[in-house]
Amino acid sequence: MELRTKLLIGGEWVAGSSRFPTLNPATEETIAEVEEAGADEVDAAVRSAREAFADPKWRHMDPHCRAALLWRLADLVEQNAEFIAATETRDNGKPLFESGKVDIPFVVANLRYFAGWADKLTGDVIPVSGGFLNYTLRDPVGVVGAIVPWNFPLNIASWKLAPALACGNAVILKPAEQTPLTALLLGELALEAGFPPGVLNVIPGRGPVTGQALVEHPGVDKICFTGSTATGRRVMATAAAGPKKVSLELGGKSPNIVFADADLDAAVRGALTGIFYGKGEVCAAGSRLLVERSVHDEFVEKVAAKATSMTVGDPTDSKTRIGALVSAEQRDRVLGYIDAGREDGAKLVAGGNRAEVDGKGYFVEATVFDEVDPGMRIAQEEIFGPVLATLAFDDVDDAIAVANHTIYGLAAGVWTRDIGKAHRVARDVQAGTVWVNTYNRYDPASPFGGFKQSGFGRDLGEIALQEYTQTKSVWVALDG
Ligand code: TXE
Repeated sequence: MELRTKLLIGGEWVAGSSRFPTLNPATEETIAEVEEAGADEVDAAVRSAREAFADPKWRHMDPHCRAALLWRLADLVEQNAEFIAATETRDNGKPLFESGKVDIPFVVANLRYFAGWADKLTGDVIPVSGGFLNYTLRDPVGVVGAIVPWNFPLNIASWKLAPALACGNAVILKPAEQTPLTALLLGELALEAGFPPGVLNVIPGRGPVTGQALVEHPGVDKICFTGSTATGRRVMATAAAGPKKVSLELGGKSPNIVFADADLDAAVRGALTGIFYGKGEVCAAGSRLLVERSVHDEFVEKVAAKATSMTVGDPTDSKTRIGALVSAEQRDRVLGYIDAGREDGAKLVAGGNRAEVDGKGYFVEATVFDEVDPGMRIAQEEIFGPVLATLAFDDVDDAIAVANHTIYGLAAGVWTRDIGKAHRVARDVQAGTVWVNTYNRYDPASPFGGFKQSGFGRDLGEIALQEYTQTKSVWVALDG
């Protein structure tokens, strides 16, 4: 494979209205100049998707043939996994083991999982009154605009397009401007797999330009979005003019709750992967570590010591645990929060500085704050970087109250050997995912999404099919 830099519209690689550079955040070098879709190209993509959606070749394709296309796409991603993972790491800055061992294998598994649903979208026969047969059909929603972020570029793209395609929709994928490259590779493989032209269009571009035009376009039936809560709000307001269907997976400030009776060594590992995996640029990052007071000092000391010894640097080096943040802007945002933590009186116990490799790159050390107050900015706002805020709690009620003291509700972790306590927290914590004695577990079959301002709608699992189908009720008179 080779890098693609043009827009994929209607099965053709076409120029955009302008170009933008995409950088390697570890070296600050420009990897490529990528074409940007302006309003005209967005319109062309929507027209091609509408035509593809209406074309009987796709509209009436046997469901098992749609499944076969998704399987073929999964196979092609698998065959090209090394190049795709390397490209993801260059574009995003994440360690190669994350792209190669986690992200791209998940894309493959996810495509296969949803391929399996393509011929299992059944309706119901409903026992209505009178002489009628009533049944439901599950129609695709039509043209789906998928707007995805830069932290798991291809992975989250697959969360949207695998179920959308399995259900028979046509998709326009807009990757984040920081990380457009793997989405374009996927577009190429979709063509090679045999998806009809226009069924999957890929249009890189900036949010306020390409993203906004896609959300505004009357020819788009549904927007599925993952990104910040602020942009999600704007997307929903714009989509209201349609109105068009929207699902939003937004930010988080997830609590990772450690009780004194937990396996503390496992919990230390869980606290570290909870926040430092993906450089903390993870919507479900366990960015608030809540530790029961009786073990708090000892526990935080261990976490801080391990954080201090984590290797920050070249993402292609197998020893690296923390790669480069995605952009200078993101690095500065994270450093701004580290300053805010100091100003608000939290105690810095690990990291706290920017880092560089050969004078380059947007790196930040693994950072841990202790003595964080639940109201502080670093305990309330999504930092999206390798910065952990540690808080102490007294008992289960206190832990749940502190855990829920946020506008977000994406995920939570709980560490305890007491089964009742674990289930009690799982019941009462306001979060779309709860991990017990583990953290950051995902599976294509298990739903993921937010409570509260972390959004609504679900990615992954059978429930995701609801986002990409609409129910039709059919009445048939039985007596003449
Ligand atoms: O996100 P945006 P940004 C959070 C995280 C991060 C902050 C800012 O806290 O620090 O957001 O990141 C597209 N109409 N998350 O500014 O703006 C944009 O092009 C339509 C959490 O990069 O939400 C990209 O494709 N689309 C999050 C996508 O939205 C628009 C992941 C996400 O960008 C648009 C990313 C517009 N007006 C950031 N403006 C998570 N939940 O995982 C932007 N976009």
